[in-house]
Amino acid sequence: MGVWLSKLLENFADGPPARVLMLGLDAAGKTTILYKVKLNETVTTIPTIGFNVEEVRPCKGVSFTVWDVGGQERIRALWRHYYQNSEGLLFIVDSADRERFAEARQELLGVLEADEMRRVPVVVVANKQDLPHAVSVSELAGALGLHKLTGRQWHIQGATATTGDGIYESMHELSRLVKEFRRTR
Ligand code: G3D
Ligand code: MG
Repeated sequence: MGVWLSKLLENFADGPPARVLMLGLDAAGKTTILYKVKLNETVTTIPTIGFNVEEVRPCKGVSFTVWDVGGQERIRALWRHYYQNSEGLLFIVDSADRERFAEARQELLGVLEADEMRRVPVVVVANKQDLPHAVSVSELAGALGLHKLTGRQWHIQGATATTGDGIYESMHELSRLVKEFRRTR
């Protein structure tokens, strides 16, 4: 998977590196995914501004900025800084954590309503599909209300970050949507 993924990421977008946000509730699997895509890069964590932000630039084609959403009202204003100029959102959900689907939905909608996020495409990763109580991709799409999103492209992909299943597909779809976003901006 490594070589394929690196080739894909290098072709992520023509021109400057695509700026991608990766968000989700804590324990959704973001850091695990980051380590799958980072190849040989070191993940940089910047804890000094009140919340942990991970940044990685696995190759020239793309840069990822990652943090947990939810809970911390106090620091929400800081997120805006990271919204600016983003061209794609990867939103990671634990498909077995039904108790928090409503919270995940609320956080996703909260991020998407920011001015800076207008029209930015979203790939939702329905992670932890290996767990016995994981819901299906279509059930999660319903729980998150994805079909009600308007004015932007979205896609949902089932995945198991620990084995890497579905990660290539998620990145492939995201790169397609980022290119489309750039083309029509
Ligand atoms: P976060 O960065 O979104 O907070 P992490 O989430 O990547 O730290 O993952 C949280 C926990 O979920 C980790 O377990 C990680 O191994 C596990 N996890 C991530 N993806 C999957 C998956 O696809 N399937 C399963 N079964 N577990 C997954 P620990 O035990 O290290 O806290
Ligand atoms: Mg993490």
